Amino acid sequence: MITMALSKGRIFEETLPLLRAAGIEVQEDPETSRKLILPTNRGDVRVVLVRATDVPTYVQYGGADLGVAGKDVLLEHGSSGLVQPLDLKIARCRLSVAVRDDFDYAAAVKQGSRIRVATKYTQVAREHFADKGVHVDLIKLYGSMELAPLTGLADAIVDLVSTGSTLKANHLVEVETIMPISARLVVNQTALKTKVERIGPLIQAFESAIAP
Ligand code: PRT
Ligand code: MG
Repeated sequence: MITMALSKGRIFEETLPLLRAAGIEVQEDPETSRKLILPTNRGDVRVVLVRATDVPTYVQYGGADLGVAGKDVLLEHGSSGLVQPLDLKIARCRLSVAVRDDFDYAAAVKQGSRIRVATKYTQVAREHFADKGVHVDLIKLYGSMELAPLTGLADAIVDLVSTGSTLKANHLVEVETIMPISARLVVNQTALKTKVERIGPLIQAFESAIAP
């Protein structure tokens, strides 16, 4: 049996065409089903639904043989026990610094002020600001970061941006792009060796189906 960990929503939706290209049809819709383990048309492949941030954990410890996770999630989790053979180029967005539209970020940086930054991505944010020599106090959040600058909790946020409409709706502006983000295929290091005859062809089928 091959177990693949996916998160509901955009990762699941955008992985479906890749699975289809590998001849795998998921037989239940996660939006209507309450099942957490979804069968497929292939008796030897099943999909487990987990939180996006739990995908690398499942794959690392062998709760799943492989999975799909955003680069943002993988950078925070670390890559121990995981192999990342493919950039699937799905669920694309960027990790950016944003501030309230009335906050002069450039001036604050130039003056060497300490900037309060709220984010779920503390590892990546710490590295980014250290590289730039910007002094920051990081505030870890788990929910909507967009609220932090509006309430005075923080001067800036580090968050994912795709269309930019969430920032705009909250009077925030993007002041720096940290890096482009897309979802990766992650495989358990041991499973890649012990189940190579099943996982190898899957990786190849995914690779051929990746959008250019
Ligand atoms: O939402 P939930 O709490 O269940 O979990 P999650 O947010 O971890 O999962 P999900 O499905 O929302 O995101 C899974 C992965 O999709 C992320 O890890 C990213 O790699 C990728 N992805 C791509 C995004 C976006 N685009 C995205 N736009 N993840 C989140 N967003 C959010 C962003 O955080 C912001 O709140 O959408 C908002 C911005 O969108 P725009 O279009 O208004 O700019
Ligand atoms: Mg989300």
